[in-house]
Amino acid sequence: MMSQDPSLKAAGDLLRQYHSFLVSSHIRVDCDGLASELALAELLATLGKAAHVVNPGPVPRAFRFLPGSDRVTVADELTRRPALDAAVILDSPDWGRIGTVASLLPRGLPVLNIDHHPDNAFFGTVNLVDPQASSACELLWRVIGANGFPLSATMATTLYAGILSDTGRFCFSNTSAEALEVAAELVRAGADAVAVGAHLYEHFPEELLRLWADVVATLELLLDGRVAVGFVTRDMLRRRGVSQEDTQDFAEIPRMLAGVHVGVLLREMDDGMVNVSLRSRGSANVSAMAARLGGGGHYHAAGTVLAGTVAGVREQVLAVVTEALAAGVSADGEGEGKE
Ligand SMILES: [Mn+2]
Repeated sequence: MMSQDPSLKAAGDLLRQYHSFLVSSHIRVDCDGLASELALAELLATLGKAAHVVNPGPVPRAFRFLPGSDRVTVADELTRRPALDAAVILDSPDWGRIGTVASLLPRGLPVLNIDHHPDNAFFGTVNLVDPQASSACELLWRVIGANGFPLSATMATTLYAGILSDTGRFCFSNTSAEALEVAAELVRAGADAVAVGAHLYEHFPEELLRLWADVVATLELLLDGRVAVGFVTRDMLRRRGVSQEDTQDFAEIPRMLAGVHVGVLLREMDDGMVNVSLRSRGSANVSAMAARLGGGGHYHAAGTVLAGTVAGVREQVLAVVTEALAAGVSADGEGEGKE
C-alpha cells in the first residue's frame, strides 16, 4: 500500500493555513493537470477558501466536460491580479512550465508543488513529489485521504479522469496497483467512470477523427520498424478546422503500431516551432532522448519544442533517436506516464 509520505501532512497543513490560493498547471495543459486543479479548487471552496485557477493557456475542448473548467482564467487575460496568500502548482516540474503564470506570484509566496515528474526541481515551499505516482490526481487523492479532507462525487469523477488519462486508460507502464486502487476508491466515492471514458475516448467530433486518419496516413516506419514518425502541419489542422490544443492525444498514434519501440509525433505550431512528442515501450528511454533535445518528461513519454520546419526537426529528432537506439539506451530513471 501507499507509504505515508510526511509531505502529505505538510501539504494538508499548507492548504489549511492560507485563505486565497492561486492554482495552476503546465502550458498546453493535459487532463491530469487540469483535473487536479479543478478537484483542488472544489476542495478549497469546500474548506471555505478562495481558489483562483489561472493557467498559461486555454482549456482544450476535449476537457471542457470537467466540472468547473469554465472557471479557469488564462493568465494573459486577467484584468486584475487576485490577492493571494499562497499558490498550488500541479503536474509541473519547474517554474518554466507554468509560463506567464509565474509572473503573477509575489516573491516569497508560499507554494505547494504537487507533481509526479522525475525531473521535478522541488521549487515549492512544500514539495509533494513522487515519480512513482501515476498522476498528479493520484497525489492529490493521497493528500485528501491523509488529511481527512472531504471528497465529493464531482471531485472523484474529476480525479478519476486525470488518472485514466495519464495512465492511457490503464495501459501505460505507470498503471501501478496503487493507481488501480485509487481508481477503485474513486468509483466507490461516486466517480462516473463510464461518463469520463466516453468524454475522453468517444464523442470525437467528426473533423477530429478525420484528422486522426490524416495523421495515420503520414506515419513512416524506420529502422526496421522500430521507429514510427508522423506529423500534423498547420495546413492539415486548417483543412479539418481543428485547433492545435485538440490534438494532444495524437502523440499516442505512432506507438500504436506493433513492433515500434519509439513513436515520434511532430506538430507544427503557429510560431515557427515544432512540438515533438516521444513515446516508447520497453527499454527505450525517451526521457533521455528528449533531454538531449532540450526537453524532458517521463521514461516512456517525453517531449520537447524545437525551432524549424517539420522536415528539419524530423531530421534532428531522428538523429538522436537513432543514436540512442544504436547505443541501447535504457539509462536511468523509472517514472512513467505522460509528458
Ligand atoms: Mn501528469
